Amino acid sequence: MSKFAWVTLTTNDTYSLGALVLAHSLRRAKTAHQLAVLVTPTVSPAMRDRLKEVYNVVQEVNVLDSQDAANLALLSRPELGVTFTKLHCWRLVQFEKCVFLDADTLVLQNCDELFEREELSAAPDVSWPDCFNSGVFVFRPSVDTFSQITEFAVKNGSFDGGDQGLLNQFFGDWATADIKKHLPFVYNVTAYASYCYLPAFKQFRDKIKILHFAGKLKPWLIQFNSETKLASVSSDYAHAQDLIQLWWNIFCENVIQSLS
Ligand code: UPG
Repeated sequence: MSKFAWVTLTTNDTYSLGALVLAHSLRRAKTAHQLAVLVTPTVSPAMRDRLKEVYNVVQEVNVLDSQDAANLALLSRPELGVTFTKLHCWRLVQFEKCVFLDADTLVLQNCDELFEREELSAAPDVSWPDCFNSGVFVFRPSVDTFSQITEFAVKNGSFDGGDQGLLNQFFGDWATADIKKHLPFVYNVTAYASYCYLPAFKQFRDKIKILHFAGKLKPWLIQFNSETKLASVSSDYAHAQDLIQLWWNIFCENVIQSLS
């Protein structure tokens, strides 16, 4: 068994749909590594059973919440305090190295080469490229690092109220220290049009390895016609219509039967 793992997080049955599609996208891309998902007690037993069908490890963790309403209001995303729960990924010490992927990401090509990178490798955030986006990052599980980050969080909080602000403060030299820790953008391409450089999206479309549905509109919230099996993509996602359709195709082919 590989000592490397892809790790994601879900705190409810809705994000679990994303986690299921993500796992199948990794399997389709023929990863050689294990899949692990962190679940909180609010994920239903039935959904855990579905996750167990495709993840090697389904690990229950308690919710960690920043409870930082003021900074989360700046993001207009009060729900993101629970993303501190992501920090539990450092406790998966049965693995040597891991890549964390948000449950709203979709793997389009094999990315196993990411495990050659060191902690903390991540791609720039589109809105502030001197920060990394915490939807995709390479890390080394360690109970020590987990304690250091949580102690840091208690002392310093997070400048955006979510895990991304916290991790950028903790790994504060990411922007300047080591270019090898800057992942190419193709490993974490934001799908939402207003964050997207559309001519570049078109130019480099076939090179995208991981697509990230960052922001409020997640693929599982997009209107889908169960008869035609087509997703109705809004103008915000028109450039990525085929990729949203791919998310839904994976959902229909690999996930839906197990839910009924
Ligand atoms: N998540 C849950 N339940 C929730 C909210 C989030 O399980 O109620 C998990 C899930 O894995 C999700 C991830 O946390 O994909 C991040 O949350 P999401 O709503 O997808 O955030 P984004 O809109 O992608 O926003 C950004 C970053 C993300 C970071 C978040 C908070 O892309 O990596 O976690 O901001 O800092």
